[in-house]
Amino acid sequence: MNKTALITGATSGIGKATAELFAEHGMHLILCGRRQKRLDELRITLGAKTKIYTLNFDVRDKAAVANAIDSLPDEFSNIDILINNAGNAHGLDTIDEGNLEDWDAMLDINVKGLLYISKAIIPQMVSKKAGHIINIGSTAGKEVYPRGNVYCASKHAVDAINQGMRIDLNAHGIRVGAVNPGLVETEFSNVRFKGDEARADTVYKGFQALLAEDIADIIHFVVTRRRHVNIADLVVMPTAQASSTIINKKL
Ligand code: NDP
Ligand code: 8X3
Repeated sequence: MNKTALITGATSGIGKATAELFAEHGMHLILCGRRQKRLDELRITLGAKTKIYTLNFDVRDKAAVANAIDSLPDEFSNIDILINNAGNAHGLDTIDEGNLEDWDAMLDINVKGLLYISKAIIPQMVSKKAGHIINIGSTAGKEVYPRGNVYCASKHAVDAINQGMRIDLNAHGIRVGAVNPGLVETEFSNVRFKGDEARADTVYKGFQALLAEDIADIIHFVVTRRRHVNIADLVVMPTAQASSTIINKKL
């Protein structure tokens, strides 16, 4: 039977590439994001390959999250796979110069938003004693780099939540694991630098960054293992990257 996956942050980058790959494999998809035009495009393009349902909400809004999940029609209401992917960095400032709105955005989206979505979906997984949750963390959740402060804190929180979910859901037969990428060339740096494309481009200059499709491949591998296999925590970096700050750039 075709599995149903819900992907947050499906309008761009890792989430979009994952949606495209899952659609190739015939998974039924619930695709979430805030940019309606992109959700509409995905419904049309991927709808030619599989069943697609789109939900437009901001993960920061807990009522909107709950309403969106409640609103799912019967044929999409049984979710097998949750990809907790929506998130971004906002700003790259030292802690003394940090912007409060950026801090709120990162903690509200990357941490609380992930929790709100999980809270809305986990009960049905508990009741059917099955389900698979993939939390998209980051190398920023494994180490802290200069000016990364609050983004790193948000991803360290994802790392802790991933472990906590796995522990608490163990008795229910639910698989929980994290995929933690290093540098992936997506809209991530455009968002971090608030639309300054030239600055965003410099992040990925001089080396081959990971592509969103590389992470989608890995996520697909993780969710297609046999039932007794749970990939609990996976870190992936570009070959040119050894840590958040050691990158073999040929500039
Ligand atoms: P993108 O900016 O390309 O995609 C981010 C996605 O998150 C978009 O689809 C966006 O959709 C969604 N999103 C952001 N804010 C909200 C919100 N408030 N409510 C609902 N959806 C939201 O970045 P990536 O694909 O790179 O990032 C995806 C995940 O991967 C993030 O969690 C990021 O931290 C993580 N990551 C990224 C790395 C990288 O180097 N790129 C490395 C490690 C981890 P919309 O704007 O339509 O709402
Ligand atoms: C994204 C990777 O190094 O830009 O999580 O924080 S990094």
